[in-house]
Amino acid sequence: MSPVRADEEIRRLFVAGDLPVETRHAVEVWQRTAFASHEGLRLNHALHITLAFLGNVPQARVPELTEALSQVSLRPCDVAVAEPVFLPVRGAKRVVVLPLLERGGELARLQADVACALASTGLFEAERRPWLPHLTVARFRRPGQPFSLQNVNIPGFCVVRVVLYSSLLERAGAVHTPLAVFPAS
Ligand code: 3AM
Repeated sequence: MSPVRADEEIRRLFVAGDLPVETRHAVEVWQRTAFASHEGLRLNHALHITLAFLGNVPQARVPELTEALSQVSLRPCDVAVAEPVFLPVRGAKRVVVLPLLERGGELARLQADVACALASTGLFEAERRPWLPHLTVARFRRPGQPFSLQNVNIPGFCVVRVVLYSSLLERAGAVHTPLAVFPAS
């Protein structure tokens, strides 16, 4: 990866699959009840399926990324929402996620294709650990212990678009701004 110059404008970037509005609402309803009495957690309302986290990238190179992403063949992906899991698996927990399950492996293929397209720009290196499709629904304010959570009953949904997001870290949490949208067809 090329070094970043001190005078370059930098963006913190990631690529994610978006949720249909009904799914977003269903997750929010579940979050409100499930975490009502857990003040040690911050609910995540910026719900998305992270496909690739790029981190800091010079603004001037964003067009290369959008060009690379536009070459990916995007097919709609059907997924089901599984019961909540506390991560990391070992040790004190930092997040609560809803894993996503799929039958045909389309979403996993989409993630691999997105990662490959991004890697071709030299601005992204794929993570070694296997990708876990999930929605992060809450973050521990301080690493903590798991607790029992209400079952989820959120209908399956279809991922129909991929978005290149810029993430600005603010005191109240990250603010995500879509820079480019890639609809599935
Ligand atoms: O919504 P989730 O949690 O799946 O956890 C961050 C979030 O994904 C992840 O990128 C998404 C947008 O912020 N993220 C943040 N820093 C990361 C890093 N250093 C990271 N993923 C991998 N490595």
